[in-house]
Amino acid sequence: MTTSSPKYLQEDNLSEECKKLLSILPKDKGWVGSYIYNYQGFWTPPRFLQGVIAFQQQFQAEDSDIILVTTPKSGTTWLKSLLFALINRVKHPIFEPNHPLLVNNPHVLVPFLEHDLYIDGRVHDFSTFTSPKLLATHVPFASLPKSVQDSKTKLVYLCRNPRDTFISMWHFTNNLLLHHNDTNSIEEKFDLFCEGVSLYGPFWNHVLDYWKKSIEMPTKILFLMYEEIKKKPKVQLKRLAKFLECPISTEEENCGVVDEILKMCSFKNLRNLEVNTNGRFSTGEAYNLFFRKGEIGDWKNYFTTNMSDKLNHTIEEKFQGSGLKFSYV
Ligand code: PAP
Repeated sequence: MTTSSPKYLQEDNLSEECKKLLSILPKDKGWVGSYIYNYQGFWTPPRFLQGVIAFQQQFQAEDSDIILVTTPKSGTTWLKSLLFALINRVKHPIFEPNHPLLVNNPHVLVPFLEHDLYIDGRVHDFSTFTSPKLLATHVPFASLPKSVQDSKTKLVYLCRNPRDTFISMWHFTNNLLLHHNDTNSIEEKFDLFCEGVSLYGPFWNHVLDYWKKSIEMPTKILFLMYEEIKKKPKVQLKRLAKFLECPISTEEENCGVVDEILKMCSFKNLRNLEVNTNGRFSTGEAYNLFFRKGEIGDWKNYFTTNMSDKLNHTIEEKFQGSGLKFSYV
């Protein structure tokens, strides 16, 4: 990795075991760092790969755990905030003036396993976590630790239409590169995305695997889509609460709890909070990179007809017969 790589992808702390593995894994051009590697069928940069392996080797799931799984750039930050507000609504009433979501970025309250808790050779101790633990990952189903797959741990899955996902990923990685006087061409990254070479991609494998598993195991995996939450937020929030066995009572609804959670976690509210406007991760990336437009259909401002045709073709081919349909508007 070049010295100009964004800090959060630097490889200074890679173990010998990880370096050895990297030397034999298939690689392709990275979106941010020099290379992205194919491990167990999905693509990830070296620093995250080490985190994934530690997560796989060390994490022991408990039945009460709740893990948010997302395809990158599908609205992870938003769902982290919704989950936190929902699960903690007794401990932290949503009307509380010092609610944790008002002073913390959602990624701090619901940490990533491979990007945060197990990053850079950290051995994580969960003794300080209260139950249920709220955690997050981008790892595909087949690569989750056995204890996550086999326990009663609940998985909340979120995806988003591939066009907006791609545009969001392209902007995000470009913003990271901006500070290093570099940029990604949309054409080049689009071709990589269509070939399946994107963070935790191929996109369609990630989505389809969780989609199928959610049908097989409806009490273990809840499959959500960004566009559905945008269009019917109350319905989807109540669906989420029911799945997590903390349904919203009529009394709560009458008191405005649902409306207040949605308001607190809205793009406008979160983006304008001081913590998210000026705060940063310890590696230096600004929290505001996670709040760009927050809309359905921004792809229309970037896609050519050729791009739409190409992605349509791939998506139709991959999702044919699955029963899964994306919404683009
Ligand atoms: P991650 O998977 O890398 O953690 P993620 O949070 O999924 O990132 O990506 C941010 C996207 O979610 C951005 O989409 P955009 O680029 O198309 O704008 C961001 O704007 C959007 N987002 C963040 N918070 C919210 C929110 N509260 N409501 C709706 N969209 C949001």
